[in-house]
Amino acid sequence: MDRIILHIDMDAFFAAIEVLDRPELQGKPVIVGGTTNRGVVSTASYEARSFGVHSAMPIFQAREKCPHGVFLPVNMKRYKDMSGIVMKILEDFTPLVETVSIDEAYLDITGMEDLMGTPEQIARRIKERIYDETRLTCSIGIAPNKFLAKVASDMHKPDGLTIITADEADTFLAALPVERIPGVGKSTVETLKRYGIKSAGEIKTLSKDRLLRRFGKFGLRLHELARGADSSPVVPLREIKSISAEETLSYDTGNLSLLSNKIQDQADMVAGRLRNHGLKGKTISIKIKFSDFTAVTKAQTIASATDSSRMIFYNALQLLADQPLKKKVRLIGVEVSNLLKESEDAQMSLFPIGPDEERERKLDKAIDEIREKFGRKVIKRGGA
Ligand code: TTP
Ligand code: MG
Repeated sequence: MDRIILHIDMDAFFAAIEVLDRPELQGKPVIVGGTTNRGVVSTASYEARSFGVHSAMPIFQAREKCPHGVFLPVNMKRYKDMSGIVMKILEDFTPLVETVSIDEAYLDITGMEDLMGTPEQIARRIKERIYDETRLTCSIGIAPNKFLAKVASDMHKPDGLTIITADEADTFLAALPVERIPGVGKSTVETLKRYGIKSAGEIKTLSKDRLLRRFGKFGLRLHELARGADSSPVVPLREIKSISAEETLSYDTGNLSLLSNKIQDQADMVAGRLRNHGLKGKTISIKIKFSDFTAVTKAQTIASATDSSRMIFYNALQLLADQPLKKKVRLIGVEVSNLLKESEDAQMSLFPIGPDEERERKLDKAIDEIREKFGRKVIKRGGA
């Protein structure tokens, strides 16, 4: 299955925060990095960039280029606090958030579309929430891997939203200057230019062997990036404690077969995300919020950790069946916690063979039995 990766990068981050805190600076060339001439520019507002000012430029040079610019010192604590707010918003969407710098993160939203909308809708929601809560804009790239997502987020800054599909990758890379490839520094650019290569796509004309000989291991990466390939996973810095999916229903309901369908979709999604990250979980819970906004969470812990859609569905369904529903349901969700890495799962390594048919068959039967109890045949079947 193709992954769906988002790259989020705040626009002119330090400068945007300064403007936020001093609205009179709106529309002015703002340069953050210090007020003395000894330092370098941390960042510049887009207005200042139009004068040629950019990050890492010596301040004295920025003053030459933009004499009427507003030069401000770095207030790192303020930026860090703001970064924390942004990252927390991202984690509300998925725990699979990899923070790569103070204003930049990757999200893996694979498998979330069914519940949360298209990747574009999810990205718009993220932009909206960030803006609502911080009054700052960001740019988002959506692509099948981290490299292309980063390229995409950079394409329509500020306040951009760009999608690069696998099919479009070649076109984008043909136009991407090699210096925009993450990890490519001055000397690599020089070498590539000597080979007559200016765009990322043109790297394809060099053989894998030649790239390896010339650039070592990084050459192999260039070989892949030139083809728009990047298998590196989104690695959350914080340990993932649980994976969940929940949905506020479009109307309150007491219809068990509908709720069971929701739980099945959510179990599929949670299982998919567990598998994506090589995780399995032992505790399965459901969360129900009723029409009067009261809520319950019911959990059960199973003997061996699982990443199977049906196992999660079965346990969640059991919890639902045991839960008296006196009021209509407004929100329903499934969560798997008590996680362990596949590599830590002793049982896994003892029996590393494929699906256990007997177990699957029993599970199917058990699921059918609970569904019987719901009094209605539920149409949707299948799963992972
Ligand atoms: P960037 O995301 O590279 O830049 P930016 O957010 O200011 O602008 P853009 O709209 O192009 O994304 O970096 C994020 C912040 O990190 C930036 O606001 C300031 C800081 N920074 C430095 O302090 N020094 C640097 O050389 C760079 C590149 C960034
Ligand atoms: Mg930025």
